[in-house]
Amino acid sequence: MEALSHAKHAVTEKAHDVMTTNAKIQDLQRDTQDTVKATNDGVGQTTDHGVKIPDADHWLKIVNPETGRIGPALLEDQIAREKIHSFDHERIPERVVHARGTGVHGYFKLTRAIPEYTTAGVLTDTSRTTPTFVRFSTVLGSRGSADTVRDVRGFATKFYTEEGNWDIVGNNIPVFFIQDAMKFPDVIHAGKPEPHNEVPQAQTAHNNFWDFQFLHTEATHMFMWAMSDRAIPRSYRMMQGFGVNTFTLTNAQGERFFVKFHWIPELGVHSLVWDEALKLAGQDPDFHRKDLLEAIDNGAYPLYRFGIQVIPEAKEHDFDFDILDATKVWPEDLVPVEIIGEMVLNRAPDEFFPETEQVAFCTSHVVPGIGFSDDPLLQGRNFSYFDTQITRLGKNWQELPINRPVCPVMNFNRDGALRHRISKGTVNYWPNRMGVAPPHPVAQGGFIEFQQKMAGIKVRMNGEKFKEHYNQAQLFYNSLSETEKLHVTNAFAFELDHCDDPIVYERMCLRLCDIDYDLARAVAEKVGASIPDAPTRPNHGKTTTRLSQFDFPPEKPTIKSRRIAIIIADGFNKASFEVAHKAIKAASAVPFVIGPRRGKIYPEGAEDRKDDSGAVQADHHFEGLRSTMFDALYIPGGLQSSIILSASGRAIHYVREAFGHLKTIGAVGEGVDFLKNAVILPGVELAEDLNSSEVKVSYGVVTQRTFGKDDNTVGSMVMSTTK
Ligand code: HDD
Repeated sequence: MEALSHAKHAVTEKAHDVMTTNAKIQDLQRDTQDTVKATNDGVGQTTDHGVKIPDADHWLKIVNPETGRIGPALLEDQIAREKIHSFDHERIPERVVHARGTGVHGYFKLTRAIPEYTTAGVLTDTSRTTPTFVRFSTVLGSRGSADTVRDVRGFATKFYTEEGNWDIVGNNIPVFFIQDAMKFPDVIHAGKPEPHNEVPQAQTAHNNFWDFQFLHTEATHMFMWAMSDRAIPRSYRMMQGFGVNTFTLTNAQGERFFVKFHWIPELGVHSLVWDEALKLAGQDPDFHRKDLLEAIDNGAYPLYRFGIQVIPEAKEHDFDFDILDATKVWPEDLVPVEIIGEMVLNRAPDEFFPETEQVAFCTSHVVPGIGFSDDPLLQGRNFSYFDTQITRLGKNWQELPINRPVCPVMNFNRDGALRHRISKGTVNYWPNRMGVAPPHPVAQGGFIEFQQKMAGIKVRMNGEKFKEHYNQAQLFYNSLSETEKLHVTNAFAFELDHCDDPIVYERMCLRLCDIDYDLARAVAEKVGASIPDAPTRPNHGKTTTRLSQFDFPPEKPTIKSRRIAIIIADGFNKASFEVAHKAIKAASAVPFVIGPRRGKIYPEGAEDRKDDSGAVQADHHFEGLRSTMFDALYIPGGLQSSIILSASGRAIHYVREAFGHLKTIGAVGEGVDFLKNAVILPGVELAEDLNSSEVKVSYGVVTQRTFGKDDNTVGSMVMSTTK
C-alpha cells in the first residue's frame, strides 16, 4: 500500500509545499529542522550541545590491547549517555481520554459572513483564509490501540485566527453521555479498562460500562448513538463533526444567540460493518490514520462544510428540552443548519510528536464575538482542558510551536519549566510606570464577556427539563433506516454478550424496553435476558430528519479516493483488466492489483511465464492485503485466471468476505464464472451482464446491500450510500 500510494502522488513535494502553506505552516517553519537537507548539506550528527559526534553506534569501552577483548562500557561517555537519557524521557503522559489520534493541517474559508450573529473576524470576513489543525481520535483506547474499534470519534479543530486561537473540541456524535461535568470521571472510569485487571482495551463491551449506562439514565440517548454505525466510521473523511455543547455568538449590537457547530463531510457519511471493523483492528490497526494520509498524499483533500444552528436568546425556553443540555440534539426540522463555511485538510504534519501529540485543545479558547453558555457540561470542560495540558505538557504548553497563535502574544505570565519565549524589558507586571503592554479596550478588539444578568441561590442541581432522558433516544432510534436499526440491535447483542454479570445484561435489556420494545426483545433473545411482556414505556413513534446517516450521501456522486482491488491470476484477460484499471483511475479512485503472489502476473496467452511483456505487477497477494482493506472488488475475464482463482480457497474467501461485508463486486467474462463459484447463495443473482468494453465505475444510491438486482452491480461498480 505504501509503495503504491507514493507512486500515485498527484503533486510533487515542492508544488505541495507551495499549495498547502499558510500563516501557521510558515510560523512552524521557524522550528522545523529538515533532516534530509541537513544530510545533503553535509551537516552530520551533533550532541544536543552542538559538538560533532564521531561515532553514533558504539559506547566508549576499554579494549585489552593484547587479546582484543572488549571490556566494560565507560560511564564517562557523555555522548552515549546523552542519547540514552534523551530516550529514557521520550514519553509524556498520554491523554487521559482520546489518547489515540491523528492530526493534519488545513484551512478554513468563510463562505457566508454572519455579522447579524457575531463580531468574530473568522465568521464575518470572507476574504480570510484561517489556518487550522485538526486532530481525530477515539476516546477510550490507549495511544497504541486500534483505529476501527466501536467508539465515539473526536473531531477537534484549532483555528489560528488573527484574533487568537479558537478551538472547537467536538465529536462525531452530536450528544454526550452526561449533562454535568462532575460526572466525567465516572463515565470515563466505567468505560476504560476495569481496575482490577486492565481489561478490556478500547471496548465498551464490559460489565462496568453497561452497569453505569443503566444506572445513569441521562446517558440513554448517547449510548443509542454509540451502538449505531456512527461509532464505526469508514473514514475520518466520511464522518460528521459536532461541537456538541451550546456556545454563544454576540453581534455588534450586543445581542446574544445560542449556537451549535457542525462539520458535514463533502464525501457523505459512511461506516464500516462490524465484522469488517473487528477484522481491521487486527489486520491494520492504523487503518483510519493511513486512510487520511493516503487521501492527502493523493491530493484528494478532505472537505467539510461548516454549519451553525442558531437560537436567539429570546427563544431559549421555546423547546420541550433544555437547549443547554448536551444530551439533546436540536432537531434540524426545528432549527435548520445554516452552512457558512468550509474546511479543507491538505497537509500531513512533518513529525507526529511535536505536532499531533503536543497539540492541545481547550474549549475555553474562544475569540471575541464567540462565548459560552451556561451548559453545565461546557462550564466544567472549560476548567478541565487547560488543567490537563499542564500535566501532559507543562505550564508553558501554549508556547509549543503547534499551539502558539499566529497573532502577537504579550502578557506578564512568566517563567515556569521550559519557558521558551524571551521577553525584553525591565518590568513584568501591570500597571507599570512605562505603560508597557496595557490591556486592549473592547473598542480595539479586547475580549468582552456577555453582560448576563445573574441572580440566584447556590444549589447542586440542573434545570427541570434536564430530567427527561428517553424522548430523544426514541427519536434517534425511530429515525434510523431498517438497516441501521438492525445494526443497533446487533451492536447491543455483541456488547451485552460480553457482559457476564446477569445484573448488567438483564437490566440493560429492561432499559431497552423504555426505548423500543422490538429492539429490547431482539437483544434479550440473543443475550439470554428476560424482559416484561409489554413495553415499560411506549415508543412515541416520532421521527426527524438528518439523524440517519442515509440522509448524508456525498454532495456529488463520487468514488474519488475509494480503494478498489482488481483480482487476477495468470491467464487473466488483459483488455478487461485495462479498461477497469483506466476507469478506476479516471474516477480518481485508487486501484490495487491483488494476485496469488506479489510479482508479475501473466495475461492470457503468456501463462507459461516466458514472455513478460504484457505481465502486470500485483501490488499484494491475497493474504498480504485482505478484502477488508478495500471498498470494492473487480474481477476481469480470462479462462485460466478464473480456473486458478476458483481452485484457490484464499481467492474464494476474498470474494466471499467482501460480499459478506456488503461491498460492490464487479466481474466480466470468465471473471463472472469465478464470482458465481465463490458466491452461490439462494436468491443471489447478478445485477447486469456486461461485456468488458462496457465496464463503468461510478457512484449510485444503493440502499440494500445484498447481491441482487437492485444493489451490487456486476460489471459496473456502484458504491453504496452507507459504505
Ligand atoms: Fe473532552 C479530550 C471531546 C467532554 C475532559 N475531549 C477531548 C478530545 C476531544 C474531546 C475531541 C481530544 C482533543 C485532542 O485531540 O487533543 N469531550 C469532548 C466532547 C465532550 C467532552 C465532545 C462533550 C461535549 N471532556 C469532556 C468533559 C470533560 C472532558 C465533560 C471534563 C470535565 N477531554 C477532557 C480532557 C481531555 C479531553 C481530560 C483529555 C486530553 C485533553 O483534554 O486535551 O481534559
